[in-house]
Amino acid sequence: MSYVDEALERVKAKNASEPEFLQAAEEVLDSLRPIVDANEETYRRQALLERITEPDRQFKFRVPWVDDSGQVQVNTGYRIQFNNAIGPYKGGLRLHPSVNTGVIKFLGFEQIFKNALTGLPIGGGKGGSDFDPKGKSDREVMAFCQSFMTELCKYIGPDTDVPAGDIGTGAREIGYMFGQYKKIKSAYEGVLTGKGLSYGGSLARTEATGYGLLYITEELVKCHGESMEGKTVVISGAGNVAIYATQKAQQMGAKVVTCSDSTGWIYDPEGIDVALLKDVKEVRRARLTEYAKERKSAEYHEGRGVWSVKCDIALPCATQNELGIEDAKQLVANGCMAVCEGANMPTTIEATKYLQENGVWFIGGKAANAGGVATSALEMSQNSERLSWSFEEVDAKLKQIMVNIYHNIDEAAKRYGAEGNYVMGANIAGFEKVAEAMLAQGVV
Ligand code: NDP
Ligand code: 2IT
Repeated sequence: MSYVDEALERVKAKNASEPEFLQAAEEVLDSLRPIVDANEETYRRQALLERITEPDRQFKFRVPWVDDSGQVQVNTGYRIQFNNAIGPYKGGLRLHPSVNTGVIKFLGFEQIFKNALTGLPIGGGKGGSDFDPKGKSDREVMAFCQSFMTELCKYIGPDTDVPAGDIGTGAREIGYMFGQYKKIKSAYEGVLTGKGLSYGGSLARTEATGYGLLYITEELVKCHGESMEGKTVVISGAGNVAIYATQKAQQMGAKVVTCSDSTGWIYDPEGIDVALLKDVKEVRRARLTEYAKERKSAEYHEGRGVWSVKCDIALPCATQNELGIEDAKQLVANGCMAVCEGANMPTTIEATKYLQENGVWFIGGKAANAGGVATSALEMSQNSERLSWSFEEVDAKLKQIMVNIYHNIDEAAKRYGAEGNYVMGANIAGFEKVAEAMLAQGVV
């Protein structure tokens, strides 16, 4: 049996109750076959695949807090420190009721390869809680964040592990967590990224994931002789990534006609009004029905359905496994040319294969949404030198990083005889760097 198959069997046997982690591990290991086959003896002897699929450590803890009625509530907190071969653990904190060990583990695993692709010195980690910030008062969110950080602060630090935002964790949550860390540790240091601009945050971090997604998408279509100008784009989600992806796509001359949240979706044939979307989601924290009420051209639909809209480019920006095989068939039938993932693992393995086999240019999240964490690493650099760079400077660096990622993954795919398979290219390019560092550092 090949080393990849052996390692996959072991991962499946050990993690049977963690479907999202198994999905992520299978996608990565399967696509590493060419490089693993070429180095089989060394990698097997060094147990490289066993080591890279086993986290360095995982923390799971109780998070008690008091709600506005005086009732004590209890959530579970998580932090997984997956791999620090190339730098301190780095990755976001997800606050969503669906969070469990397997979800955090898949996100932490993907983060290893994504962070390596940025070309910056950051290792892979992730965390979060099953706390749901939706419908909570600011005081309740603060109470949760303070309790969460009271425990988390024992495990993180600016040179150890640097968390950031993800689903449900935005500027408000990062602010409360930073305040509590500073109070407990009596230290003013860059322990979190995505901070507010008045206390060490970086310009362009808010926009970075969405903007980065469009920079790599633009480079992809440009290298195939196309441009973003005049393209119809469908986007899912209505959060941080979706909003700034929509904004940048429009700046590039494309028309974005959809967005969605967990209850429904919008079709707006005149193009999404970003200012209104930002007001509804970032200021009012309301549902998309509010958007539809105020925008004459918009249709609101309950449930899911953005992938049924005819488009040139599709950008899933909400959550994992939101684009399945039936959606992929519809996109292909409608003539979609490219799918680039703003979210983490939004496309199922079956749907990814279908899109690739039917000639759709497909860039997975580890490459396509790396702009967020890359800009977090730029925030860490600014914190270390106690300086702040201009928006233009950070944005220019972000763009260069995304263009470089495209060419690195394209080149890696070609080198291993799989031209155009950007999923394989990304996994191999990320893995090569981490594997080299792990082998150099011995059995640790
Ligand atoms: P936000 O919390 O800002 O927005 C998430 C959006 O997705 C919301 O519109 C939300 O709807 C929707 N959504 C979330 N969960 C579900 C679900 N289970 N079913 C349907 N819709 C859902 O998060 P982000 O925009 O930051 O994150 C979106 C994706 O991008 C995630 O996969 C995240 O891991 C990934 N990502 C984020 C980065 C960042 O810098 N923020 C960087 C790289 C990747 P509702 O409000 O109704 O819940
Ligand atoms: O999935 C991701 O890359 C993020 N949520 C961003 C992580 C970070 O540290 O900025």
